Amino acid sequence: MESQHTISNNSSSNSAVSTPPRPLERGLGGEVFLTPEQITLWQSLLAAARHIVITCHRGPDGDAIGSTTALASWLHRHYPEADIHIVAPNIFPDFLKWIPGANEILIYEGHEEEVRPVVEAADLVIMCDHGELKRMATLGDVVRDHPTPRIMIDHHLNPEPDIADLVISRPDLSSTCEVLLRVMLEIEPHPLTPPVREGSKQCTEVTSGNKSLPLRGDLEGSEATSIYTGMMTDTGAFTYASNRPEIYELISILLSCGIDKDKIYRNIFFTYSPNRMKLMGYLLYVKLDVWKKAHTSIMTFTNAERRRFGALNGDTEGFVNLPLQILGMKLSIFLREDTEHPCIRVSLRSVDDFPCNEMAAEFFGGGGHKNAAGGEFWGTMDEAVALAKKAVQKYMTLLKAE
Ligand SMILES: [Mn+2]
Repeated sequence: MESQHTISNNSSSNSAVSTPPRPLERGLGGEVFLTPEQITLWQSLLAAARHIVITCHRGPDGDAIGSTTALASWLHRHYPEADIHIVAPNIFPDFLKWIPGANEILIYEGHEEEVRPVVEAADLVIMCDHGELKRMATLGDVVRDHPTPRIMIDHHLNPEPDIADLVISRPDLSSTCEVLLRVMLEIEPHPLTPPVREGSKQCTEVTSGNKSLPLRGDLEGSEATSIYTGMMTDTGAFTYASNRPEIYELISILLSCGIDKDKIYRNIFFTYSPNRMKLMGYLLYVKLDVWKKAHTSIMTFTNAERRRFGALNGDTEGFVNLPLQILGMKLSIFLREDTEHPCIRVSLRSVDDFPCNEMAAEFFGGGGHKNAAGGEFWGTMDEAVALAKKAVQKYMTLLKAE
């Protein structure tokens, strides 16, 4: 597709900023987030759309559900004449179901006959939290075959070229929800965001197509809740990839919209079933293997264990982060047998500068971010562990360094 308007900071890092402190000149980094051309394109694509489909990646997480629900609600307010659907490639875990608007999300896998016509009726597709159609699996094929303008709002590295008319890709930001919030604020400034353009005044109206809408200067509380959820989950509750001061300015804006961040935290993190708690204890006690010299740990989880503990989909979510609490640990590897295919799902988490995405790409056909990446291995668990050992061997110099 022509007219790519990519804003992308090609830094491969979205993690801790260790540069010297810098003054907060004009709020939100003083950065002009969208170019005037991008704003115009955004507005013309949306003004022309009557059937908007918002998508996310397979295995939706908090950022995927947060960004799609916030965007759907926001668009609904701005373009009330358009019908708007969120379509997720497959189901998402229960601990995300409370997110405002999540109950309206259509699930493609298992409902192909009903949902495909919705996608095929779209005259605009907005891809949230994924930069590649293949991350939607079979839903991606439907979208690929359906010629329609597309917008991408994302923060993953290396977006697929030429799949969207408007690409808003910011791998340097914590989450798609953060990217989306910046887009919303640019189009509809909030009283707490100072004007970012030299000489610009706080605008008082926003143009949508050929009509002007009054400036609300406020997000709906439910949209703010969705956005905060995605920012929080993609940063491990602001414990990684979250050192930029702008993040806290944005949180302050979200708080001013009335979110209850303490409750959001509990809704996401204090949701263990007794089985999940016991499974976590078992994995840490029995299955955790620490390779001390390499500052690396590995944990494996088989389908036999899944049955034994009555574990549900999503019950191992976040377990890969736990070994990083061990003093000096740099890399955590979690391998689990897939429930549908004869393959092993690989999750990698690291601290500081260790590049999980590079290891995932090189050894497990995957990718992701520097401190959080994933991939897969087609073979047995033993072979996957052997390959993980090889991978650690390859990166030993980096891992060994104090
Ligand atoms: Mn994300």
